[in-house]
Amino acid sequence: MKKMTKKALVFSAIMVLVFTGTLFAGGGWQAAKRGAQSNTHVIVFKNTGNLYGEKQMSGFEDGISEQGGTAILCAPDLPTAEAQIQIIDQFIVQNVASICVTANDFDALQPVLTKAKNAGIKVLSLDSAVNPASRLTHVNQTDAVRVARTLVEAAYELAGGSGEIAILSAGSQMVNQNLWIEYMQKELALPKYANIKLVKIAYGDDLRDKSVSETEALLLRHPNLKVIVSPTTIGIAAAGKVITDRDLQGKVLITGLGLPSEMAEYIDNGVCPQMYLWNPIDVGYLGAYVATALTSGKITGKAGEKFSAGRLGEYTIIDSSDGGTEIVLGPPFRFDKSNINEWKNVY
Ligand code: RAM
Repeated sequence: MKKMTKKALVFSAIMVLVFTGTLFAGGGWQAAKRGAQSNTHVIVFKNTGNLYGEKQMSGFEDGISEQGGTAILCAPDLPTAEAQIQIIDQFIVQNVASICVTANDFDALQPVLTKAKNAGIKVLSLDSAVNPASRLTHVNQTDAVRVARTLVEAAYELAGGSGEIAILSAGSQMVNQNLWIEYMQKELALPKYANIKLVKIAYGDDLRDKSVSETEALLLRHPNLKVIVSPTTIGIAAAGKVITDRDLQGKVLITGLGLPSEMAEYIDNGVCPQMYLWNPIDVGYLGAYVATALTSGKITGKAGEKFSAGRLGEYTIIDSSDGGTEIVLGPPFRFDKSNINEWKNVY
């Protein structure tokens, strides 16, 4: 835990550096690293205060710096498309080599990202996609159908085959969560899940306090709730805290996508018997290699193109379900009491 706190502080310092280096009185922006633009790669996460985002950006930074480039890591305070548009606009002025965005909205970033592409900047999304017209390709952490199936199966198991479940998501416009939820609803329509009732999809906006109050509202309005499924690291940790603080262990169980470092305590105390995730550091690292392969012209973002992603090995771009292309990192891992201690200090 101590190690994580230290890392989080390092990240905040980077954020401050980027923002204080670029924000000037009167609202104008200036280049953070003038002269290095051609080898400067930007990653824009959904919002600050998310350890998952920090890990993902640290992986991006590793991947860029081991290739001799400069990485700029940033995120707005609030998870809105407007705030991301403002940030991206300023990096267009700085003429950076690439912009990699974890989107707060599928379509809303299209004008600003088109402007970036027209300025010769290579644009990609990662973790939460922008629409195909806005990007050259997308770095997908894992297969969405597989995530949905895994989470529904886990909820079914934890509910003992019947009863009420709820989903605690991130923002209502967040593309990755929406896609997983869409597939979860399709999965829940199967005869096997006829006795499982999804009573509510709540949105905590990937903000800690809002996720806590949404969990409390779920408990209040649905006294028979058996399982909360949260496909966001912020939501699942908030739900774990609420259930633990209220001594509801065993009455309401949680599962979803969580960071081992934030969830170890709730796996240990039985509130979250099992959860899933990929390695966010690797997602960022893969994003870095896609960004540099695009800027060097090794790839253009078309299906079938191959490239090498450093320590992760070879990848091939494939067609994605949204009509664009993507690169998939790999399958999610399951975390439970048997392996949480090995992973809680990693991410
Ligand atoms: C949150 C973010 C992120 C998502 C993870 C699972 O940290 O919403 O985009 O991939 O959860």
